[in-house]
Formats: sequence, structure tokens, C-alpha cells
Amino acid sequence: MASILGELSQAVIAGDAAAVKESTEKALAQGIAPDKIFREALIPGMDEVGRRMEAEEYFIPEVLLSARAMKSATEILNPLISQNKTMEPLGRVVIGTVQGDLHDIGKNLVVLMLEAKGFQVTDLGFNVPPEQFIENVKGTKADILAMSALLTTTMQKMGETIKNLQSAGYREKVIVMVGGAPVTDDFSRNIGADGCASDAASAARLAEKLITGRTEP
Ligand code: B1M
Repeated sequence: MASILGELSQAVIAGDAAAVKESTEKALAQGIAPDKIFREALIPGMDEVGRRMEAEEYFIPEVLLSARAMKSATEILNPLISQNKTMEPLGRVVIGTVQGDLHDIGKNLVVLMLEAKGFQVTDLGFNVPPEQFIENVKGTKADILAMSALLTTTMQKMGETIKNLQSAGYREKVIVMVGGAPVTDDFSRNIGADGCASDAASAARLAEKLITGRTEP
């Protein structure tokens, strides 16, 4: 008999939102932790969707169905993960997916993990132009600017945003973190970011490390 996490993964691949919701609820009822459900069912499911897209077995409509199915699970899991919030925020973060890029599933997971760590997060969504990032960094007095990109064509917007931050005299006032599948350590260093992370949990750990490093005497 297939395990519940296997069933959940298959339901994501099939883009079946109702089955994803049902399997997520069953997994929780079996006592499986929300982060394990993400790591061992939802993310591998989306990875398989990506593989099929690459192999031209799946096209945009199928991928959108899977993305929507994934959302029906995150709607259940997010509040459970966010319960861990502390009263005093660890710091303020402005986050978004860069201009020209509509991928927000991974960014939303990063938001969730940051909130779970105790950060106060302003999520600007996707397709965010450099000037909107900068306005919000200033407006919220953010400690951290976090940018996500999933396309090799849009990741360049991260460098552009950092240059604009510099021109605005704001670069030294904010920590800049970048991430997303095509983003590497080398790329992050080259554009002058303070760090990058490969997944949502390590993004939250990195944010904590960077902000603690900055506030320590
Ligand atoms: Co798109 N897409 N897509 N897509 N899509 C990819 C990214 C792609 C790799 C698929 C492929 O060809 N194999 C490819 C990019 C190739 C490249 O540039 N290297 C691609 C393409 C080409 C496109 C289009 C151009 C397709 C087309 O129109 N011909 C188009 C572009 C639209 C646009 O953005 N302008 C497009 C469209 C779409 C949809 C809209 C249909 C949909 C997005 C829906 C949505 O997000 N609401 C979509 C999807 C779903 C994918 C795949 C299948 C899955 C992405 C995903 O959600 N993964 C993806 C293939 C893949 O990744 N396997 C693909 C699950 C998610 C949990 O992982 O997003 O990597 P990920 O996030 C991780 C880490 O990257 C990291 O933590 C997250 C959680 O662990 N992370 C950070 C992310 N941001 C971070 C920030 C941080 C730190 C870590 O610090 C700030």
C-alpha cells in the first residue's frame, strides 16, 4: 500500500487539488510534521512536475494545476508552521520574486520559514521591480531584503536592485539575501549580495545568522 506521503506527492504531480487537500489532512492526522510533509511529499512532487516540464511531457496548464494543488496543501500547513512566531520580531524582512518572474511557490515557502523563525515579513509577491523593493525597504526600515528568482533571465534583476540600492545610498543599511534554483554562491558574491540559500529552511537560518552577526557588538 502506498504511503500517505507518496500518495500526496502523486496528487501534486496529477494536479489534483482535492486529493492533495485530503492527503495533507490524512498525513497530519497520522501525526506527520508539517515540515516533513513539505520535504518528503510536496517538494519532491513539484520537482517531478519540473522534470516532466523539461522533458516536454507537461506544459503550462499541467504545471499550473500542480501549482494550484500545492497551494491547497500550503493553505492548511502554513498556519501550523507559523504558530511558532515569537512576540518580538527577530527582524524585518522585505521579500519578493524579481521583475519578470512569476514563480512564487518557493518564495512563499521562504516567507513561511522566516515567519516561523520570528521575522516580520513584508511580502511584495512576484514580478517586483527594483524600485518597488527599494521603496519598501525604506518604508518598512527593513533589516533584510530577500529576493527570489527562478529564471536565468530574471536573476539579473537582483544585481540591478543592489546597484540601485547603492545609488540610493541604502546598501549599507540593509542585508541582502538572494535565492532560487538558478542562484549560486558565485552569482550571489558577484552581484554584491550578503548571502544566498538553496532552500527555505536554510534561507531562514541564514537570515538569522546574518542579522545576529549585524546586531552583535
Ligand atoms: Co516555470 N520554469 N516557467 N513555471 N517552473 C521552471 C523554473 C524551469 C526550471 C522548468 C524547466 O524548464 N525545467 C524553467 C526555468 C529555466 C531557467 O531559466 N533556468 C521554467 C520556465 C522556462 C518557465 C517559463 C519561461 C515557461 C514558458 O512560458 N515557456 C514560464 C516563465 C513565466 C515567468 O515567470 N515569467 C514559466 C511559468 C511557470 C508557471 C507560471 C506555469 C509555474 C509557476 C507558478 C507559481 O510559482 N505560482 C511554473 C512552475 C511551477 C515551474 C516549476 C515546475 C516548479 C517551480 C517550483 O515551484 N518549485 C520549475 C521547475 C522546477 O523547479 N523543478 C519551473 C518548487 C519550489 C518549492 O522550489 O521554486 O526552487 P523553488 O524554491 C526553493 C529554492 O529555490 C529556494 O527555496 C525554495 C523552497 O525550498 N528559494 C530560495 C527560492 N527562493 C529563494 C529565496 C531565498 C532563498 C532560497 O532567499 C531570498
